[in-house]
Amino acid sequence: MQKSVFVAVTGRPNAGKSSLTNLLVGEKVAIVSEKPQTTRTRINGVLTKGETQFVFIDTPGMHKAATKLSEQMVKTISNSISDVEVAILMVDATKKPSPIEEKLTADFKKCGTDVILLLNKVDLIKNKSEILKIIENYSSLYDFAEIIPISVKNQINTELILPIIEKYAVEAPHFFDDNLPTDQPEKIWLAEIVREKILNSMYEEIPHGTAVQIESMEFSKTNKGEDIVDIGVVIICEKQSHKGMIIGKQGAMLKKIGRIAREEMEEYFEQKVNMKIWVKVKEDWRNSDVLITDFGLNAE
Ligand SMILES: Nc1nc2c(ncn2[C@@H]2O[C@H](COP(=O)(O)OP(=O)(O)O)[C@@H](O)[C@H]2O)c(=O)[nH]1
Ligand SMILES: [Mg+2]
Repeated sequence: MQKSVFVAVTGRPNAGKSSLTNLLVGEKVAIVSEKPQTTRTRINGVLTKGETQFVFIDTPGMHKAATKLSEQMVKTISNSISDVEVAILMVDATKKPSPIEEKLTADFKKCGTDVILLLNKVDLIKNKSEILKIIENYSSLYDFAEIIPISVKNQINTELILPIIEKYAVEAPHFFDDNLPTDQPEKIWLAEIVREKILNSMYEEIPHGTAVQIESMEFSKTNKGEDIVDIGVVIICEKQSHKGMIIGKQGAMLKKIGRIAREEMEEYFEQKVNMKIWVKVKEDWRNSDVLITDFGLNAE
């Protein structure tokens, strides 16, 4: 009999939710950066082990909404926790509980959700006796089903997570393809790879106002007969001055972003990639419902 378990991965920006989803699924399905609000939409990571299909819903980090885009991101989180078998609350163990955790646990109370508390980044805690104190701080917020100190980075205790989640599996046909690690459309994933390289190469203000779209993707052969994929990428930014910075001196920044994105895509396709990138300015797109929908970033 097939079983399935839906897991909402929640927590504040930068707690390590996408890193955990990637680790548990065993493949990179969500981009990761040291900047908050890297994840913009809900991403399903899928892992099938034996009879059980695990579906991890990696959510954007809960934060105070300042633009229409961030309103959509916060809505995505509330939509995610109502329909799951179990939720993970991921916290950065080096930080004290904040209004974000309070809001999330209030939502859990409303829905009566079973919640596993993961105290991540314990690799950064020198004095291990502090962990007890941290557990105490957080356990006053909610009656958690389990509390586990972990480090995704150093894989401390991370092997404990799947067996615990499996206890929440219910008899149900598998919802997603057993052989694919995500239901994200390929073009969205390719655009995310480019956005990750921008996040990791540039200062905060610019990546947060940037969207990436794949305009074209064509498989062909080089004149030597090698397989090659031609990919057309458009980077949308909010200001003319940002466009200049994304392109860089004599195109240096864009070349760097293009090169590392292309290398990762070549690994993904296991063949050559030829990439063309355009940079366009669309002022204030983060407050435009039409453009948010166009870029696939609304909560529905
Ligand atoms: N030191 C440490 N850093 C981590 C750990 N897990 C994730 N990170 C880092 O924390 C940052 C945010 O991770 P990410 O998965 O994007 O967080 P998200 O915003 O919650 O999805 C990245 O720079 C990660 O490399 C951990 O266990 N220890
Ligand atoms: Mg994330």
